[in-house]
Amino acid sequence: MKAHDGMYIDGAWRPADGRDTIEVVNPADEQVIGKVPAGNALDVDTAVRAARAALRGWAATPPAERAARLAALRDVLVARKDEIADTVTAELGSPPKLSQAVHAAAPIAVAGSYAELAATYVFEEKVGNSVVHHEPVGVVAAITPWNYPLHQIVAKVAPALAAGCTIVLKPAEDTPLTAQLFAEAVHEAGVPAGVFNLVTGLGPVAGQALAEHPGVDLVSFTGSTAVGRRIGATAGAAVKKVALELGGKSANVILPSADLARAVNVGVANVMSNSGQTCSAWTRMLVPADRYDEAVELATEAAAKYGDRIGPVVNAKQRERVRGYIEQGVAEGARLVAGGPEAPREQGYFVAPTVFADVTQDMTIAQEEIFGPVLSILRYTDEEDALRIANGTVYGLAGAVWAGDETEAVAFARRMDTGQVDINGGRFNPLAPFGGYKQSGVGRELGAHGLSEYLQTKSLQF
Ligand code: TXE
Repeated sequence: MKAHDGMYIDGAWRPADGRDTIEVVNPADEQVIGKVPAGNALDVDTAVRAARAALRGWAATPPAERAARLAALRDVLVARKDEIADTVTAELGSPPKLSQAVHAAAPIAVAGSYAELAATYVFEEKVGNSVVHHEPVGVVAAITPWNYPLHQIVAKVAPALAAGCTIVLKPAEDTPLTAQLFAEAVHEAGVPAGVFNLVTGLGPVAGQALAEHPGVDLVSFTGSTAVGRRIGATAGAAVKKVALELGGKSANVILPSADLARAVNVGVANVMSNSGQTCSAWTRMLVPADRYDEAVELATEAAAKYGDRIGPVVNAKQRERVRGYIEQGVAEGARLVAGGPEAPREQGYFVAPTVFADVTQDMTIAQEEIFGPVLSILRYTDEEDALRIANGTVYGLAGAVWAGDETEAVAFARRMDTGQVDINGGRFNPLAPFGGYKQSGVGRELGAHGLSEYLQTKSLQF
């Protein structure tokens, strides 16, 4: 796989100050596929300075011109779609079909949506005797995870560019090649030097230096709750803006009037997709007690179909973490009906599609984010019980409700403490705000709400 041995800073690939490197491993066969530099605090500082120097010029660029660069960026991503999909497959291990349909397609849709929003967003409005200007927040630190390598980057960089901010990106150490490809695309799209900068490196070194850098105005982070909490505390102490997209433990609520087979099948597919490494995955399936056995049987059959179809999880550490949760589920008394802790293949970081029945609210697997292909099925007695279970975790990122008619599903969804709910299946909408209630995060990504995270307001009184 193609890999740059420098950092993309101020419009060019430059040698890193840090001498260390990061080996990129294909999780499907454990082979090293490339090597990228591990940036240090000096690399971060160089990138932040470049972003700061470019800020005034980019902030003053008319929104129509910023929109044109975003449209060009989308076009480059379209032209390089196969290369993107191949790179994600190589460093994340996702099946080629998923890489094409989701990992490459979703960021193209998001980049396109921001090309339109940059052109149509109302950056200046009259409010009584005042004119309110929506101005860029400034230099943005974007720290992204590996689970949707390109989508997570575009969901931060595209709205920041639309808003007129300049950016330093620190992508996850597991998937830096997709990030390097993205930097090439930004360059090809004609985004001016310094507006977008890339520093690859380790979280506790480059990530932390970036989050703590006084030249950064906003930190936008997606990742674990532990690191998010730390970044939030650091930003709070520095009175710096922060956006956090953290974990989830989303409920898939199947109401008695729902088409059970469809709800279960789509529900299992949702959890197994991307090997369960999706923060919004519906990892808890809530089923009425009198349909419980039927649902477990359907889910067991559905999970069996995924045996050879899902990819590995991202690395050995993640596989051990998922395996630990499966063992804990068994130890706490949940009934394993599909999969289990044994690795299904000798090579690669694979985890068998796993389903637990007889899961209760107090079990660890019903409370903590596993981030692997593991579904927990819980039973409820009535709607109030379902709501209590659905809302009974520290998280509130996403969820689903299934019912015979939409009105009934919507009424239930309105009572859920969560940021996004799919009604009878739902479909990805790049314009709909995405983000968490409770400990799932702070702020929203995507659409106009996502854009407004990168703006601050100034009012002129007349
Ligand atoms: O996350 P980290 P990890 C959850 C999921 C997963 C768990 C651990 O449950 O099992 O987190 O994954 C950077 N200062 N999610 O260890 O470490 C890091 O380099 C600044 C949910 O991979 O949070 C990477 O770029 N940055 C999730 C990014 O943070 C630091 C997606 C995320 O890595 C840092 C991924 C530090 N001290 C994991 N330490 C979601 N919400 O979608 C690390 N980083």
